[in-house]
Amino acid sequence: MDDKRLTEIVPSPRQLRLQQLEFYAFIHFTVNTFTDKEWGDGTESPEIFDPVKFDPGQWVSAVKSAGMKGLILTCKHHDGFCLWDSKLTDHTVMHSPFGRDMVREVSDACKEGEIAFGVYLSPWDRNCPLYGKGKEYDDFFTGQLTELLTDYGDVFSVWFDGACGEGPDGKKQYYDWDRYYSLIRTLQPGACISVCGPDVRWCGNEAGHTRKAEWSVVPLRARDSEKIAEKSQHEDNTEFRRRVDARDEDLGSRSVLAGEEDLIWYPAEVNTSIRPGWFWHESENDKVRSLKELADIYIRSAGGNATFLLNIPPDRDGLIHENDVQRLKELGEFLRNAFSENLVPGALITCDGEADRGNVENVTEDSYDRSFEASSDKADIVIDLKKKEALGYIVIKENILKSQRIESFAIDIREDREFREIYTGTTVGYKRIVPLEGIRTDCVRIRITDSRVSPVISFIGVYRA
Ligand code: FUL
Repeated sequence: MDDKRLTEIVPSPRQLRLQQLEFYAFIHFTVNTFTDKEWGDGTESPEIFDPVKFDPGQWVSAVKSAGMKGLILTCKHHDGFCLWDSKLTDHTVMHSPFGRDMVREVSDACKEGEIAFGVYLSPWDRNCPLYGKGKEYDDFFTGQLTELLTDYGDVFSVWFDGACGEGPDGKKQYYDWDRYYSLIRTLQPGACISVCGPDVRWCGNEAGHTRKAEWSVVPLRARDSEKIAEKSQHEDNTEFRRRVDARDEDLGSRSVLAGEEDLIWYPAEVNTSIRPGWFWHESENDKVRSLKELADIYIRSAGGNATFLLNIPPDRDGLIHENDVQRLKELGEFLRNAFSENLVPGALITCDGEADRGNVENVTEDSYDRSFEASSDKADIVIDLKKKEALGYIVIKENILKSQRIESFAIDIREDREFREIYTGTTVGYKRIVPLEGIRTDCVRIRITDSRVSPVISFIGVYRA
């Protein structure tokens, strides 16, 4: 395998934009909120949808307090109820006591709060009588996509999940994905098509588990498998399942990529909910994940070469419950604190002795333009802090415009003039966060122990505990 070939695969501008958002919110809201269900069956009356205190400004403030930079709204879940004024069905907010275009108000609140806005549109529609009728349904679905992608401004993500069941008359629908994708490219070229789509890969679970080594360069077949898996689920045809699956532990090591003809940039997104369910349930008000759990998922996902999509479900009033609001605020405070004092700008940095000095100092600024390329596939970067400090986290970022190159690294700290290894890691990619738990030292060494070709590092942060 030509290792250089692996590093020719880089993100598209839309993928880079989404990666740089790092952490964004999912908002699950529909008739389920009022029926206490996770999946509606499409027979719910719009009459039940009445969030009397709905306030998208409250959602955006809560989301921003946690440090999230975007929001994806379930404009339509499997029950088919539309949160916008769709002209293609009466099963919408406009026919509910609420009577207003919620997508308009949420997208406006995102603009006002300067966060990105994204849409979840369930291809599975349990209310639509056309579902299962092939092209007729695809015409309806692309019509709804057109409404959402032309009337509500810039969209950063169109999120498709794989759930696909029967329609009202028991028929199955085989989605014309390529038609959906090309429409999205035309209407919103800057939007990523996520999960059942070509731009962002589902991490393989909904529990917040992350891989030890997350690769963004994977075989093309990892992408196709989303479509295949979705079909095979209903055909119960196990032969149809591919060797490369979103749930595989290793999707991109050199041995997995060996012999693969076609490779793609397909970065992972970790999606999970702040509560057990995707939708709000009164019984889960005291089951909001702990700060420790959320912080841990953040460090492993946003700090493990993935993005983090955290679901926060509004309640029947149309507000984010105070317990969730409080947790998001705590999470934001934790993150601001954890990454507030970077000691690298004041430190003395060298790479492989004196050889690359000067150049390596560029990594004190988080900038792809000033990134530093090591002279071989291994590198020793020494950060002399000049005095003993208690350390919280180390952050390392590769310039992913030069692909993902680092395969393994180690971190040493100096104690009594000797270096001692305290951590070994695998991939870095967009960002790796290494927790150091208050360890004290006056000097840190990052050893890049293997790379596909010479690593290009755009940033190093060593944060005070
Ligand atoms: C799944 C859906 O079935 C869940 O209800 C939820 O929307 C989740 C994000 O995707 O496929």
